[in-house]
Amino acid sequence: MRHLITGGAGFIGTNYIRYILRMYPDDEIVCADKLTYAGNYDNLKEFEGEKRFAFEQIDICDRKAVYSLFKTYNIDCVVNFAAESHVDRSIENPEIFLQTNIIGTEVLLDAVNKYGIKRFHQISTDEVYGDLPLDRPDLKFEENWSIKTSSPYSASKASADLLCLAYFRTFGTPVTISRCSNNYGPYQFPEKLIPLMIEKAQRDESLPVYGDGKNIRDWLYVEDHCSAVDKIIRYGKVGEIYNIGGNNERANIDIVKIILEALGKPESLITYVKDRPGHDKRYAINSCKIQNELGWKPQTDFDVGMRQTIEWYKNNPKWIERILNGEYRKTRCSL
Ligand code: NAD
Ligand code: TDX
Repeated sequence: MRHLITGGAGFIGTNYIRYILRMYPDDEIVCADKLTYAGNYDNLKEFEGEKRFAFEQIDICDRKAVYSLFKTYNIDCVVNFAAESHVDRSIENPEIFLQTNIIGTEVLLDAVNKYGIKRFHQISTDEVYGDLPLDRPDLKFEENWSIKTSSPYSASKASADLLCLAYFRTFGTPVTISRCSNNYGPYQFPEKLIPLMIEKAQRDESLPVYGDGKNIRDWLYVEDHCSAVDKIIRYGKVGEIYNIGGNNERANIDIVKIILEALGKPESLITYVKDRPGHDKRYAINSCKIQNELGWKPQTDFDVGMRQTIEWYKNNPKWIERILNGEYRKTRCSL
């Protein structure tokens, strides 16, 4: 199978490429990525020259470039990871989120129709369901819940989901959608909670916890997300949405304390800062559908996954350093 992976120089995409190349010796990857600030070609450099891997620096909103890509490569399946993904940035500057996350998805869907691609998989998020109250642990997002977004980021992701479903109904485009909870693991850009806190703690800098730190996220090791997406593209039913979650809810402050303890740093580094506007209280995913229908379940125990993740950042100081000093953007011409 030849996969087109958009956004493959980012956190989850880069892990997914590794997963596919490792699990399927006959499969091939074409990675298309604009290399925004979040795209890091360092992540993919080791595949340069490999016959099963090709990289194209492309903006998914650039229709001409996208069509030419589809024309050049004989693609079987598209997995769309490309997105602006950081909620705080969407509050600062929503426009690029609408551009990439909505228009970019639409361009890809048109290309899928034009070139008769057999599967388009949209990587969505649990944030499209809005949030849950802290005092109702019985409630978890289900696939048939209505969309109720809080941030420009989640609104743009929800719009993309709606476009995918509209293309399925109107044109018969073979789409599937997955909505995953928060991922953690190697190669995550250090603006997101876990890598940011690891990086700051290692430097003895203060750790900015938003509000009271009691907001809850459902954490999933990134490789478990990869195996779920892989199941969906091979065995999932077109037109369907699949929730993916870790069944592993943690308050932000507890995550920060785990990191401090693992690194042998004092809790006095914690600083409570102004809350994120519109901050979602709690996410929790019901992933019974993918478990029952496709036989997927998360494999990585949270303590083990966190230990591995913290070790990875400790053992790869150059990776972080090149991001902090901007060198990573010089590996290839970034847009
Ligand atoms: P990321 O920000 O680390 O990576 C995004 C990648 O997309 C980068 O390589 C970037 O260069 C590329 N990109 C951005 N705009 C582009 C454009 N216009 N054209 C081509 N490439 C472009 O994001 P991530 O954390 O790896 O998330 C990947 C996907 O998973 C996103 O769609 C996100 O919404 C979704 N998701 C993420 C999480 C999470 O916890 N990180 C959870 C659920 C869903
Ligand atoms: O410095 C911080 N301090 C802090 O308290 C940061 C960066 C975050 N937080 C809090 C906000 C959230 O409650 O930690 C929690 C996690 O924040 P993020 O890492 O920014 O993730 P979140 O907003 O939950 O969104 C993530 O999960 C869903 C991804 O970034 C999205 O792309 C995905 O769709």
